[in-house]
Amino acid sequence: MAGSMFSYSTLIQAVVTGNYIKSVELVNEALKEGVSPQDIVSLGLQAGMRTVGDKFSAGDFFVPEMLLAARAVTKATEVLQPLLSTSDMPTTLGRVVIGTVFGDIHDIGKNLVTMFLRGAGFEVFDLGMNIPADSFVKAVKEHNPDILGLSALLTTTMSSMGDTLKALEVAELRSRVKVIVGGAPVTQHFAEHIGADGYGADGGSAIRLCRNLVGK
Ligand code: B1M
Repeated sequence: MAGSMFSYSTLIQAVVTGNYIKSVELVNEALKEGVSPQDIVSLGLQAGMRTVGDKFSAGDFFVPEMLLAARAVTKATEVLQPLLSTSDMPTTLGRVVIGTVFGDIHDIGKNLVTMFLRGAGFEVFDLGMNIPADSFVKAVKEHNPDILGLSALLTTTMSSMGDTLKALEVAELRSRVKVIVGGAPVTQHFAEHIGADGYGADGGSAIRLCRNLVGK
């Protein structure tokens, strides 16, 4: 008898039920079977989170269940971190400052994008979550990045992205940095509307976008 076979549906189930021990176990199993970290993220962890979101919308889940699922994904992501964020690039492709905007404490997607960008060869300063516009401005002054990345998961905090762009303009820094935006409710249309330089739907497209913006 061959050993157990990894299946995405069991990983999704482990995330949805907030079983972090099982989630970590299954991610290790998937890696052993040669599944790519990118597929584990998109087809397993993120798919699980989508289900959690749907259950929350339907009133079947509440904040505690979302927190348990978030812990499971965070722990599972820790296993993937060295694989996703280790780059064999001799020099950096460019510098990125990233954070989740003011009013918003969702950081799992932002953390993943950070890992993807590091893995692609970017140097990334992660400011964390709930970052006010003036803190982004300060970080741009301090680190002089090629790109500023803003993440938002709530429709109510998308406006903080616009506020951050305005604050950059007031500080006369807007022309010095490209700004990209992302997160579940964010769209290309919204990015254009607030005057951002680009929109990333996921980690992979964030890499392509950043490479384009630095011309590499
Ligand atoms: Co919240 N939550 N949550 N939550 N939560 C959502 C976002 C929600 C859609 C759920 C729902 O109703 N279906 C809903 C928002 C509704 C809306 O605004 N339209 C919601 C709500 C309502 C809330 C609260 C208000 C609930 C409450 O208190 N009543 C509250 C708000 C707190 C706050 O921020 N002020 C809240 C709290 C929380 C928890 C703390 C419990 C937890 C977050 C824990 C954490 O992050 N550490 C949580 C969670 C887990 C979710 C869901 C279930 C999952 C989010 C997630 O991690 N997804 C979420 C449902 C959903 O998204 N469908 C939900 C997985 C992650 C890998 O995907 O973040 O989309 P994502 O990132 C992707 C892409 O979007 C992209 O790349 C990533 C990788 O592919 N991307 C970028 C992201 N950032 C990018 C930046 C880029 C480029 C690409 O460039 C810079």
